[in-house]
Amino acid sequence: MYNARALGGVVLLLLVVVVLHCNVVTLVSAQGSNTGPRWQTLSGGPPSVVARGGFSGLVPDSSLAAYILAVKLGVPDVIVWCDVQLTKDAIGICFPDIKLQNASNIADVYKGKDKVYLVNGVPTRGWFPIDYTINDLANVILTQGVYSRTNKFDGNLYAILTVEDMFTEVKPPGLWLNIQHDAFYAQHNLSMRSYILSVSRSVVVSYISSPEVGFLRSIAARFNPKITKLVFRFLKQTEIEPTTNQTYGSLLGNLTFIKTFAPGILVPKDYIWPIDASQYLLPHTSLVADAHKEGLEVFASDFSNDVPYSFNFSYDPLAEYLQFIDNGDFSVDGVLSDFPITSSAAIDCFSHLGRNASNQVDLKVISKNGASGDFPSCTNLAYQQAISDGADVIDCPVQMSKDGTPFCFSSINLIDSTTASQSNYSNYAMTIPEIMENSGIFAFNLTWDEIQTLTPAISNPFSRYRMFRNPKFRNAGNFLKLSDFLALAKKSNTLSGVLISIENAAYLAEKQGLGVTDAVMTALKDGCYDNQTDLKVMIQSTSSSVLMKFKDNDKYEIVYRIEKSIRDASNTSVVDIKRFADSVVVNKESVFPLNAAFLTKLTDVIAKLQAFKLPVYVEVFSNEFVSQAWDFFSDATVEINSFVLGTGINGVITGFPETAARYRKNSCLRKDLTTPPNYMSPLQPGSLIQLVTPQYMPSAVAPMPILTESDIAEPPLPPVHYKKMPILTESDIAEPPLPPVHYKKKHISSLNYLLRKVFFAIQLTLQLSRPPNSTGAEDDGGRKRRRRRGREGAAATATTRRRRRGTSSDDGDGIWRVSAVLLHSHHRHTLQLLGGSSCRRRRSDDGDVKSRRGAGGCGGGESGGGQRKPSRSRRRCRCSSLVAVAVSSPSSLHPPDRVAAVASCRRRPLLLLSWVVC
Ligand SMILES: *[C@@H]1O[C@H](CO)[C@@H](O)[C@H](O)[C@H]1NC(C)=O
Ligand SMILES: *[C@@H]1O[C@H](CO)[C@@H](O)[C@H](O)[C@H]1NC(C)=O
Ligand SMILES: *[C@@H]1O[C@H](CO)[C@@H](O)[C@H](O)[C@H]1NC(C)=O
Ligand SMILES: *[C@@H]1O[C@H](CO)[C@@H](O)[C@H](O)[C@H]1NC(C)=O
Ligand SMILES: *[C@@H]1O[C@H](CO)[C@@H](O)[C@H](O)[C@H]1NC(C)=O
Ligand SMILES: *[C@@H]1O[C@H](CO)[C@@H](O)[C@H](O)[C@H]1NC(C)=O
Ligand SMILES: CC(=O)N[C@H]1CO[C@H](CO)[C@@H](O)[C@@H]1O
Repeated sequence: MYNARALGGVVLLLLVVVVLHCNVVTLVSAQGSNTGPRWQTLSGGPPSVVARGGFSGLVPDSSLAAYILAVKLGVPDVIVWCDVQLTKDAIGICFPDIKLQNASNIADVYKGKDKVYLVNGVPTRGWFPIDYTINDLANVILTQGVYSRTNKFDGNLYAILTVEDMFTEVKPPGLWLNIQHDAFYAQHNLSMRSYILSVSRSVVVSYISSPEVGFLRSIAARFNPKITKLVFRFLKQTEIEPTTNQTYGSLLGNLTFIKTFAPGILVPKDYIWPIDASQYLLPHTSLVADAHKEGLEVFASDFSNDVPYSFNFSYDPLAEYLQFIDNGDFSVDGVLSDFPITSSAAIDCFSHLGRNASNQVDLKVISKNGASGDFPSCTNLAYQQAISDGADVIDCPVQMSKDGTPFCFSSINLIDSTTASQSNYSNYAMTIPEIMENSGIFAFNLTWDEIQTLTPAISNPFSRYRMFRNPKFRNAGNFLKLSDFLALAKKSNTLSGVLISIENAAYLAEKQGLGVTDAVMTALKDGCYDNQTDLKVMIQSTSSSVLMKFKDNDKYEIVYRIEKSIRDASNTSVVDIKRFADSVVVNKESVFPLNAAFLTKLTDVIAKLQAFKLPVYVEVFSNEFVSQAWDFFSDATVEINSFVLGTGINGVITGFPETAARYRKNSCLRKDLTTPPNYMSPLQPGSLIQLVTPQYMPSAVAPMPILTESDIAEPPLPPVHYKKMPILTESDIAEPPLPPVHYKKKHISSLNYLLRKVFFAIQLTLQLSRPPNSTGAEDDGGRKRRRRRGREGAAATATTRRRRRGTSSDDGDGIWRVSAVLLHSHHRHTLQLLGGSSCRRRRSDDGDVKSRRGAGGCGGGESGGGQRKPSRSRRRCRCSSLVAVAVSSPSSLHPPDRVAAVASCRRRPLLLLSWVVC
């Protein structure tokens, strides 16, 4: 039955398709390239895409819109799935559920007419099709039945379709009829069997599935298996199949029996890849191989982009399909999906790519805090994962610890990616309005040693949707000093660069006495990054004054990050940016502004910046579908594709680099294909929201601002206002070493307690400087000292142990000249003790030993094997060191909290020992 409203639907639908795809006429497919014997399906051909209720992930299930979209956006031989229900007058309709209130407005149209029937023995309340004729249903419209999907199309008056109308209107390449409740209809004197037999005379049915053995057996003899294949549908393993009175689990044990009436089976995906209680994949079962041996085709169901699946797939729906169709062991013969665009792309564009597939598009993949979608931000694990995922650039947001160690951490607020708020440091929380409104535990208030005791915590930006990242590893990994990060990057032979981002530099310099730009420059120099071409160094900041400081080194790519959302940039502002920056980072909304999570248009931002030859990188891409506009169909790959093909961005910044890196290899973007297939075409922004009817239209949002010059201009960075520990310049060190005790003796003698500390510091320094193996006598002495000095001693030995491990590759024959220099005395009670010392030699043959000072090794010896050649082999490294001991006023004297050691090399301080008494 076909009515006027359905006609309206068609008109709307044509609109959908035309606006969605500028190249709707060219239904070109890359399919064919992937045919051949490579598929491990039963037939050897590519698996089928079965669109459940059409493109039901976007528009109401079983609506004409859903079916047409599925045909337009799926592979050319897509099969559309119709759940057949029978009306009171025995007409078959497509509807996803036996209860009509599930995906329609029938509860409003027939208020209070709900009934209770036994469905498979279970009393069920609702509006059932057996109580309504097709004419009764003419006033009922289809609505979105899944609450996590947009209801904005509920006003589009999509009518309930009969099977025949659907077939005539949609002309699907393949039609799949699912008969879920034959027994129920039989109880109500409606024969599904007669209906199916009669409808198959007017429409071509490719597949008929049912979870009821009796039904399939009753029709098996009536269908030519070359035209219509019967498929036995397995439900949950524990459910009872009504005809045999066995569970589906036990029926699985006799596939020979199934084969007697059906040449195919449809199973929930966990029959093939089971998952454990914590949602991780278990090894696959032998089901597909067993069924193929029997000659049964295997279809897998329950694929949906917007329902959380196993954590192994990192919220990437494409990865899940590939696990079923391209795992090296087997391929299922078809997938039943609510999002046929994703399964189509998986089969046609991403299967059989192989490890060495080349990139088809130029797109820089930059990590966001490493692979922060899989591991805690900025940990060694996150960075290693990003490298193995194929990121081009890994990123280090630099923070400064209280003792001046630059390290990689997602935020200046330690609460963001650690369990700091539940740690001993929770009382360090404070509010600093210059940095952020809320209170935080700030990096510069803890020493590096303290920070290392914090437990990393995986970032869960979508926890309010109950979507969590890789819980098994939520507290795994270690944080890295900037120097360790640089050394790690050098070891990779796939990275093309590193991105170092610097924020809050002015605050840190002025209020905390921490020079973050200097620290970064030093680390880059010590890591031999300032004079090399292997790895590109990108310096990123939202502050033009920070970037100005780096712009003189033309080996660095200066990246200006525009934090706010903009709709355009004035020409003068871009000229301004161009003066100091080589590229720009903008957020996703500055490219595609949103309204109620629909794209409204494409801004001029990318075109404007690129017109000035500024490459543009866009942040932040995430796999979780809740982070994506509806227009991207809950598929991270569609989102990336729309940005790349639709706007020509130069790079993506993502916590899930694997998804972006795989996107580039996508064979549907091969240059020899003139047009990508529809499922790999960019969509027209704003086209989807146009389909929303006025009563569901979200209110318009205020346009975003235009970037102007004044947004960029900034005062130059203030000088670093040292609070406790000055950073020594070379000239400070060059002074002749002075014997510690004679110098400023008067001051020290007036501070007896301090003096002991000073001595202890020197002792400690000497101890640290001894070769790793000391004599037993000295060790005994050390123990005595420890006992005597209690906590101080414990702290000191802990540090000693650390140092020893850390420097175990040193030959130990270096001579340390220790001298204490009293440099500073802010006020009567504060002393700064500094000792310059010098040089240790590195064994020339220690290249295979990875020392923690490696980053400072400057010889390139640590840059690992691989293809990267050691730049120069330096036999020696002249170093100097200094020891700084800061002591605060006697009234607050306690044993020292921490002793931190920072080592670096080559004309730089080797050892900065800060001993802070709080
Ligand atoms: C309709 O059925 C689906 C699938 O069983 C379910 O997720 C959804 O919550 C149901 N919606 C309504 C309105 O009952
Ligand atoms: C089905 O038909 C039989 C015989 O025609 C009748 O006795 C029975 O009441 C009917 N059942 C229903 C539910 O209409
Ligand atoms: C099905 O099996 C259950 C238990 O095995 C039994 O109680 C029940 O009577 C059986 N029903 C039919 C229709 O065979
Ligand atoms: C499996 O089914 C076949 C065909 O119905 C039957 O001959 C055979 O005995 C069954 N095997 C088992 C183990 O039940
Ligand atoms: C490093 O710098 C020196 C001079 O500062 C230059 O001679 C040398 O070629 C540079 N090395 C590389 C790899 O750029
Ligand atoms: C230090 O002592 C350990 C164990 O006593 C020994 O294995 C190691 O070779 C020694 N190292 C040096 C540098 O002497
Ligand atoms: C260096 C610094 O900022 N120290 C502060 C850390 O936090 C504690 C507790 O709020 C303060 O007392 C310190 O002054």
